[in-house]
Order: sequence, then structure tokens, then C-alpha cells
Amino acid sequence: MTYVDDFPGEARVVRTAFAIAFASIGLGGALGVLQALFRTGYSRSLFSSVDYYSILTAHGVLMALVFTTFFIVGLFTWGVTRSLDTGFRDLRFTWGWLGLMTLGTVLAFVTILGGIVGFIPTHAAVLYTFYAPLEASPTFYLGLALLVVGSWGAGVDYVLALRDWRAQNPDERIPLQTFMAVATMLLWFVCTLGVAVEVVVFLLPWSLGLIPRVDPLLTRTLFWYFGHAVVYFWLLPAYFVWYTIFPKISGGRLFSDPLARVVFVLFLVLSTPVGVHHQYGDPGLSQGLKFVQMTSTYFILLPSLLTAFTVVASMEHGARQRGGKGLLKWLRALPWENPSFSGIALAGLAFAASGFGGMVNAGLNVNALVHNTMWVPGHFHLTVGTAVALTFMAITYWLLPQLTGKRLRLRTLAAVQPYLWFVGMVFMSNAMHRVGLAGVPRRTSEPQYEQVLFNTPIATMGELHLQTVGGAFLLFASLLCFLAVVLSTWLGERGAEPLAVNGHIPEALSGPEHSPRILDDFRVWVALTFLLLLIAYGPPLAAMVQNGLFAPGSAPIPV
Ligand code: HAS
Ligand code: CU
Repeated sequence: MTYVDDFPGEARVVRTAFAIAFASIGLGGALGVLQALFRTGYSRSLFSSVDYYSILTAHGVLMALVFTTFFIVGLFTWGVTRSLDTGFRDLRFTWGWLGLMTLGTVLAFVTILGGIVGFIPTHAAVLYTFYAPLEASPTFYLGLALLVVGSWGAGVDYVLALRDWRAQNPDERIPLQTFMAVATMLLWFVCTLGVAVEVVVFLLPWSLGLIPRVDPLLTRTLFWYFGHAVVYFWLLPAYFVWYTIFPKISGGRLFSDPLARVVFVLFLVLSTPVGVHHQYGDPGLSQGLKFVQMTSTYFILLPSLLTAFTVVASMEHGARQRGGKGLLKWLRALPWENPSFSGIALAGLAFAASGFGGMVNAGLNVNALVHNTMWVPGHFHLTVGTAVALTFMAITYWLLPQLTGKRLRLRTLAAVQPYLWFVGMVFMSNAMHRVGLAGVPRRTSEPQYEQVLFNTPIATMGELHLQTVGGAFLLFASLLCFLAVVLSTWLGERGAEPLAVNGHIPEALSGPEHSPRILDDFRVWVALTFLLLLIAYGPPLAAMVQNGLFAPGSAPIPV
């Protein structure tokens, strides 16, 4: 039986979440092309320099916050109910949180739109990293708050489903997919606390005029408490796919289930006490604090390095099952024509490169070279924009037949789509990294400061701009292919015969019985997480609050 027949109600929830995710990536992607044309100087007449910031905010919010969150709650809804083999307690609650997320998204989007069209009296040109002193209309903050609160509801649904399952299976180990979904949502609860306080206590009352001012240093620190960990809220669902589905698509089995659990626990514990690595340039924080959080940032490389070895080993196992031989020749035995496979493998390659970029960013001294330059957007278009987004698109091809009962259509388009994305992104992100090294700033509509010459060691600025725009068009073409495949499959007829899709996921080579049971005790890991947070964030936050909650006594802090 396919998933849609076993869990028709949950399948509808997943499809709705995916539909909103895909609408956002379509719209956000189109704005991305405009962004590239404007920033490179190819078409400065598209819109005004002022509108640039609203468009950039819309692009960032739609891609990084809306597309990701909706896809993730859909993916985990599928994974939890499938792996526990049980539906949610009450689907009215489920539709409630999805509705809240949708309402929040519409509110935030319309508020941003108000900055571009005259007849909506709102604005939110504050970028997707929304901290003071940039101020948006209250509805922007309210919308994002609803999006986050709605996503908490998803976490509640997963935890309740796990509880029910536990009551019936007291001695069994938590199925891996549910373990991963719950660990990720716990990380999400912990890190969104920062942004919730930032929005509810400070930004919303401030934009409503209830309090006259806020402390930019405090709100920025609360934002980055959330702003780093959120990247692992995006990455872990991709890892969920890499660990639990990708080995099967490669033709084999996961190497080690215990290691996958250890990786997710490490992310839960270590993801949040590192946010200060986004504030190395911040004069309000001490050098010692920056040094400590740099060190913990280097610890958080560990679970990704473990992942690289395990996922590639599982892939090699798959290739050898398919008859692959030799030191590297086995790579040829992999199903490169299957877009679910190629998309994830290419996403992994992009992540290997951008992980090294992350190590560069993380160095307290080297960061000064790249901070606030185009290097950083280059970094995150490879991480969230490829490792995560391409994985989500690739696995959609595998999930859609299970969610709709319909055969995947336009297979040739699907097969070329991941390659188009990868090539487009190689051009665009490579050019972004390189112009960043030459000093081109990010977050500005006027990068061509008068009398400033940006020197590129290799290639001219013109060539790099061409690569950016060419890459952006390839990415957009890839996106259109993706959307065409999804739409055509979705709108297609369901055949008379039930579709025989095999959603079964084989056991890992080394199963959960090879790991200690304490790994499944989330109470221990959440307690440890809060202990580390207290050490990492307790002293600086206490000092800021002591300095005056809303009106700091120190001199104005430059931004
Ligand atoms: Fe980052 C800035 C450091 C990972 C996203 N990052 C950003 C921003 C975003 C972002 C959005 O320390 C900008 C925020 C803004 O707007 O200002 N980042 C890191 C580090 C890591 C890292 C150390 N980032 C991510 C991930 C993201 C993401 C993941 C999204 C999903 N980042 C920074 C720093 C900054 C920063 C500073 C601030 C910069 C500044 O100055 O503003 C690490 O987690 C990376 C670890 C990764 C690895 C790679 C392992 C390789 C694997 C691939 C396996 C291969 C396979 C395929 C499976 C060690 C797992 C094989 C295929 C074959 C064919 C063989
Ligand atoms: Cu970070």
C-alpha cells in the first residue's frame, strides 16, 4: 500500500504544506533573478534602489524562512507517521497549526509587499535577518511569530505521536526517522526561544509605539542566538533524507544507525551556543566571548564530518550492491539518471565545498576578511540554497507518488533538473565568493561606490557578474523544470490500478541495538543543552540586561 492509502488525512496535510513551500520557492526564485540582474548592474532600471531592500527581504523570507519551514513540517509529518505507523491524534489540531503558519506567512508577505506597492500602508525592508535598528510594520513581526508558533504545533504533534507509540511499545527503540524529527524539533524549540523574546518583548512593542526604543546589541544577540541554530533546523531534515532514504536510493543500506543518532544529539546540544560567530564584527561583545564561541563553532563541524563519512560509505555500499568495483569506479554504478539520487549526491558535493567555506567564516580573524561581503551570500546559497533546497527537491520526486498515488511525470525534465541547479549554483556562488574576496559588500543596492575599484586576482569583475547572472538564469530554469514536474504529476490522473510504489526503508547494517539506550532519552540531552546555553549566553545577556533593558546606558552602538 502507498502512504496516501494508509494515511489519507496526513497525506493531505503533507501535500498542502508542500504546495505552499513550492509556491514560495517559485516566487522567491523569480525575485532572485531580479536581484542578480540589479546587483550586477545588468539592469538597474528594473526597480528603484529603495525597493531593492523590500525585494531582497521578500526573497530571503520566502526562500529561507517560508519554503524551508513548510517543507520541513511536511517531510517530518510523513516521516513520523510512516515510521511509527500511526496517524496523528486529532487532525483538527494539525490543520490548526498549518493554518496558523499559513496566516502568518500571508501577513508577513503582504507587509513586505506594502513597501513596494503604494496602496498597502506597510513596509518591512528589514531583510530576513530582522533585528534593530531596522524597523518593520508590526504585522511583519506578528506574521513571523505566527509562522513560528504554528511550527511549534508540528513539534507537539510529533511528540504526542511518539508518546502514544511509546505506551504501546515500551521496550522498543524509537524508529530512526521519528528520532531525527523529534531531535530537530527540540532544537527548533530551544533556538526559537531567542527570536520569540526578541519579537514579543522588544520588536513588536517597539514597532507598535508602546516602547520608544530598543537596545540594538541585545536584539541582535537574541536574533543570532536563533540565527545560527536555524541553519541546522534547515540542514537536519536534509540529513534525515541523506541518512534514511538516500542509502536505499543508492541501492544499499545505511551503514550505522547508532552513529546517525549520535550526530543528531550532537546537533541538538551544540547548535545554539555558537551564534556569536555572526557577531565577530560587533563592537559591543567582548573578545573573550567571541573566542569561546569560535571554539564551540569548531566543535559543531564534528557531526557534519561524521555525516560525510557515513553517508558516502552508505552510498558506496549501495554502489557495490549494484556491482560497482574498484577504488573509485564504483561511482559509475550509481543511478545518476535518477533525479532523487543525483540531486542528493550533488547537494552533498555542494555542502562539502561550503562546509570548508563555513570553517573560513568561523575563524575570528579570517572572518574580518569576508564578513558583510558577497562571500557570505555565496556561502549560504551553497548550504541552504543547494545542500538543503536541492535535497528537498530531489526527495520530492521520490515522495510525490507516495503522497498522491500518481506516477511521476515529465521524467526527462526531472532527470536534468538537479544538474541544471548544480551547474547554475557553481557559477553563481563561485562568482559571489570571489567578488566578496575582492571586497564587494552584501546587503546594499549601491555596491559600486564611487572611486572604489574592486580588484579581482583572477578574471575581471565583468566576467564574475556574467557568471552570477548566467548562474541565476540556469537556477531559474531548473526551478521551472522542478515546478513543471510537480504540477504535471499532481494534476495528472490517478491510474485505475493502485500505484505500486515501494516506500519501505531497509534496516541499517548496524542497527539501534548497537547503541546505548540513553541516546533515546531526550530529557538528558535537553538538560545538557540548557546547561551549555547558560554558560555561553548567561553572562553576556545578564550584562546587557543590567545595562538597561530598553535604553542601554552605553554609547550608541554602531551597526
Ligand atoms: Fe554558515 C553565515 C559558519 C554551515 C547558512 N551560514 C551563514 C549564513 C547562512 C548560513 C544563511 O562562522 C548568513 C547569515 C546572514 O545572513 O548573515 N556555517 C558555518 C559553519 C558551518 C556552517 C562552521 N551555514 C551552514 C549551514 C547553513 C548555513 C549548514 C544552512 C543550511 N556561517 C558560518 C559563519 C557565518 C555563516 C561563521 C557568519 C559569516 C559572517 O561573517 O557573516 C558548518 O556547519 C559546516 C560543516 C560542514 C562540513 C561539510 C561536511 C560535508 C558533507 C558532505 C558529504 C558529501 C556527500 C556527497 C554526501 C564540515 C556532509 C558525496 C557525493 C559524491 C559524488 C562523492
Ligand atoms: Cu552560523
